[in-house]
Amino acid sequence: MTIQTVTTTPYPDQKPGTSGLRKQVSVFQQPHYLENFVQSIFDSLDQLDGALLVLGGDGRYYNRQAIQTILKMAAANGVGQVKVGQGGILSTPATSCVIRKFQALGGIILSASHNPGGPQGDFGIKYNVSNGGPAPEKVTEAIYARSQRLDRYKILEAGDINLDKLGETQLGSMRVEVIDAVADYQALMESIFDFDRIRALLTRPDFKMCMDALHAVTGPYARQILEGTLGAPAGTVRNGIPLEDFGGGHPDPNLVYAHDLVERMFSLTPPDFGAASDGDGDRNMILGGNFFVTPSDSLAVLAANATLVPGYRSGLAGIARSMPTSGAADRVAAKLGIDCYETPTGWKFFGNLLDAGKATLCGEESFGTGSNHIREKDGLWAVLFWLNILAVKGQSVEAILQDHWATYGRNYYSRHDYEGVESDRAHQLITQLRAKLPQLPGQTLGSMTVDYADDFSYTDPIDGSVSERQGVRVGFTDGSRIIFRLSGTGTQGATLRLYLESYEPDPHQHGSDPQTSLAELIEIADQIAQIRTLTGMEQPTVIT
Ligand code: VG1
Ligand code: CO
Repeated sequence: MTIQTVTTTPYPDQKPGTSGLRKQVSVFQQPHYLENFVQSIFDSLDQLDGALLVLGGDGRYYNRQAIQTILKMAAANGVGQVKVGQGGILSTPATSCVIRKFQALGGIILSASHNPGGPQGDFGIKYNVSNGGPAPEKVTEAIYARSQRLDRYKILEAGDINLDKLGETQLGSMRVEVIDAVADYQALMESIFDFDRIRALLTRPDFKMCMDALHAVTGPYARQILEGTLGAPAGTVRNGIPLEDFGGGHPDPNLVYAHDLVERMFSLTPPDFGAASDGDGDRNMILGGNFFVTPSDSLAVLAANATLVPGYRSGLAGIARSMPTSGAADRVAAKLGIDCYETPTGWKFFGNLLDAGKATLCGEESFGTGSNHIREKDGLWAVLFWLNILAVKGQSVEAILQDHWATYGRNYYSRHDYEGVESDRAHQLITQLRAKLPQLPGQTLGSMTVDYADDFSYTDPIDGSVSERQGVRVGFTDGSRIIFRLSGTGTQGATLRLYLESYEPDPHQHGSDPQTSLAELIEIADQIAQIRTLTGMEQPTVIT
């Protein structure tokens, strides 16, 4: 087998966003596009020679071809061994788990997460470092810089590896081990949760659960763990077989895209507990019968009840949440007497806090929750956490939330997404908004007074690195907030995200629809940012 050195020229657009490089499949299918980015990763790593890497993806279209290419490139670049998930499948949390368990140098995850798949859909590639977490900004910047000067890549001339058969093969001087995609992850879950108690709950005749894997990567994990090990009835996991195009759906677990599940959960005879996860298995949505748990509240509930779970029995070191996530978790942290950290959007910002032992639980409003057990958000982990709490408390999801709000108050919360906005318009909106910020404090808008208005800047408390322009925030004297950000994961046009939050301490006022409670803030947001005028859209495309 010979190593080929192929001449290439840079692509200008290989800059990773919030979570890796994400593009339409057709972009990845351009000659050398994938190879260029993979070589840029390899060239940016010290200690690649002889190293162990982990490789897998969410099973979307182009996953298998990309894996074969990456394996041959890894072999040509001196990698010692690659552990690859069977069938090319590894969820994002499972990859993080395997990197940590076997002390790999890092891992490559092929996924565009919640973006649709298929030949007309999106593809993506993320690099995770040796702690199991997403590459921090200094690494993604180095990869991008390298991609802009790349003039060759290396690849082994060899046949394809059989990805479906477990076991070891040799590829040039590199070992390839096809591993069971679920086993290591399942062992980790068993070490954290009370499986006996959860089994008792899931096998009770009067308890019904429904998990929608949306034809994405969580299917095999959920089926094996929930139905196989924990005894949930067959059929508990729906859409459990990963498909290259996710069955034509949008593998995003929210009230809009997980509509089948939502219909079942908001019916006359709903199951007691409902959950869904996204393309690569790191997101989760939690539902009770006729009840939706916002991700921000979910984080707060997990934190408040963490000691009911064996893996967190000794308590939490701290909590971290992304800036746009509601302050519900802050109230729990305050009561527990632990620190609560506020980071920019994207899981990579939690890595240092977790490594330093400053935070145990982390969460984002975008249906992401996780802990120090790995360095990614983890959808099925959140589902098991909820099941463990339900099993111990013996209450319904709704009752748990009502009690939680009665204790801590309720943070009304909603996110409005304006998708497919023309890029120039979206940037104009943010630029005009930034220019207005200095005049806003002290102004009265509607019945509210602006307390502060700024563009969020984060200084990492561990390594001192600074990340600027992470979202425009307007805070009011009553604690309400409006946040504006442009998405860093889209592939067409721009997506404006508007985050709205207000706090209600009075238990008699906890039963409202968030869109009603937040109506004035929604109006003020439009007034400040001219959203309708500048986007040309009367309504958001997605409300969560
Ligand atoms: C979105 C979410 C963010 C999340 C990111 C990756 O980013 O808002 O909270 O970390 O997706 O999640 P953005 O830049 O589009 O707002 V995933 O499940 O795609 O790995
Ligand atoms: Co995801």
